[in-house]
Amino acid sequence: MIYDIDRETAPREELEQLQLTRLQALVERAFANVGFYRRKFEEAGLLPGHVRNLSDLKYLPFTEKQDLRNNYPFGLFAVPRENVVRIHASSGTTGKATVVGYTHRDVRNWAQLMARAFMAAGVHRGDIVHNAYGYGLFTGGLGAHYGAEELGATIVPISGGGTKRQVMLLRDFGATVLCSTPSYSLFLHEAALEAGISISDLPLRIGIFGAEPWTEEMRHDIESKLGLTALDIYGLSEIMGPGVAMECAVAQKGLHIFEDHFLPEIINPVTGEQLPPGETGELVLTTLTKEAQPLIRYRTRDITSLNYIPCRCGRTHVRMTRIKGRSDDMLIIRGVNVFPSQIEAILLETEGLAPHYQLILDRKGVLDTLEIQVEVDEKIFSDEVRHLQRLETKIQGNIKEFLGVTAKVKLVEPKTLVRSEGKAKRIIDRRNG
Ligand code: DLL
Repeated sequence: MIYDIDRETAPREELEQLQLTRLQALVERAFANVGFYRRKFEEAGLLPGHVRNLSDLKYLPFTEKQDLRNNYPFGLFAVPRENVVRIHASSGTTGKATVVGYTHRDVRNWAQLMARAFMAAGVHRGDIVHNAYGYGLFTGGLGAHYGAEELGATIVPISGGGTKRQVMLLRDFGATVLCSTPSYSLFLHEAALEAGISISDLPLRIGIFGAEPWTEEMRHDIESKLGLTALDIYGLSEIMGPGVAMECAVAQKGLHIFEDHFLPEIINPVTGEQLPPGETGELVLTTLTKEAQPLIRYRTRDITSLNYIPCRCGRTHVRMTRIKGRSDDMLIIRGVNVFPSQIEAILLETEGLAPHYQLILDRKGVLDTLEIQVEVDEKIFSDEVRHLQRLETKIQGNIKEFLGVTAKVKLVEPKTLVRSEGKAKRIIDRRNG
């Protein structure tokens, strides 16, 4: 089923016409109401009227995370502060938080987009949605909450944390849908087993997982352990929150970007030039309908590619491939570039390992070093030491062969790496300090 069938299946030309009209209105609004954009346009010698076609997008200036920080907290609002009914923020480990505001209509659009996302996953009225995304300034909790209500499903606003209790309520309420980070779903699975419960025996059907990078291998692992269909949801607070793009259950092959609200581009992250469809690069998003805080050509730093081939599900909206990682998370080990997700794929394909790992970066002299700590499963752990050593050598060999990176692999006991209740922390960087 499709939530907004006219919009989601509109022919490409009709969709592009709508995008152009909305883009032109957006540029007018930003120019008239946001000092930051007016200055940027003036510096580039541009006026809103210069946007005549969608292809003119490439002449518009980018917006970066730093621009949000420089205008902290409310400097990018395009409406009077009184018209803002909701604030979210992402904490960020360094520097100031990035703040986002929403008008009443923005909140409503968001709820509808999340309802679309749920429906694309196969969720409907009557489902019980266990929402373990954190409530608060993080957009995950409230984003999913309003979407599930909009759809008419029953929402359980459990938020993150209190894992034992989560397991009990999952079972007692008979949830059919789980919303969480992919890593947290595995933590729930472990906690359930400890309580003598197998999640795969519960009525849970669908997992809506996002907010952190994960791989196909991780999907298979989650699906087989939890006995559900695991789907990928993407979003970022600067643009809205969850519900910017959603994988459909029909094809499970790429995430539909809700193109009537967000205009995507892929650029070369170094030169800033637009790349042709199908090429991998940095995702850039323009908000077409946001009132409170519209963003023009926002550089997400997320690495993906766009697929315009029509999807089996009937939606015409472009699909992005699973996010490979963030350009700022790309590791450069002795000159070789590698994303944590590539390492994850290799680890999860290896028999005997658990899907819990950490990458530790350090520096020896002038060279960066990488140590991969990964848990073994219970069966392997009781094996002889030399078996474990052989396994370490094998993984090290695979990493070298497939990724060209020399890494030290350290197998650790089951359940020794820290579990996260939200986004997993995969990288520990000891290089500066
Ligand atoms: O993580 C919003 C969200 C909540 C998305 C719940 C999905 C589910 P931020 O905290 O602002 O917002 O972080 C956004 O997280 O730029 C990506 O790097 C990463 N990210 C989000 N979804 C995915 C995904 C929320 N499905 C940043 N795959 C983004 C990979 C993701 N990375």
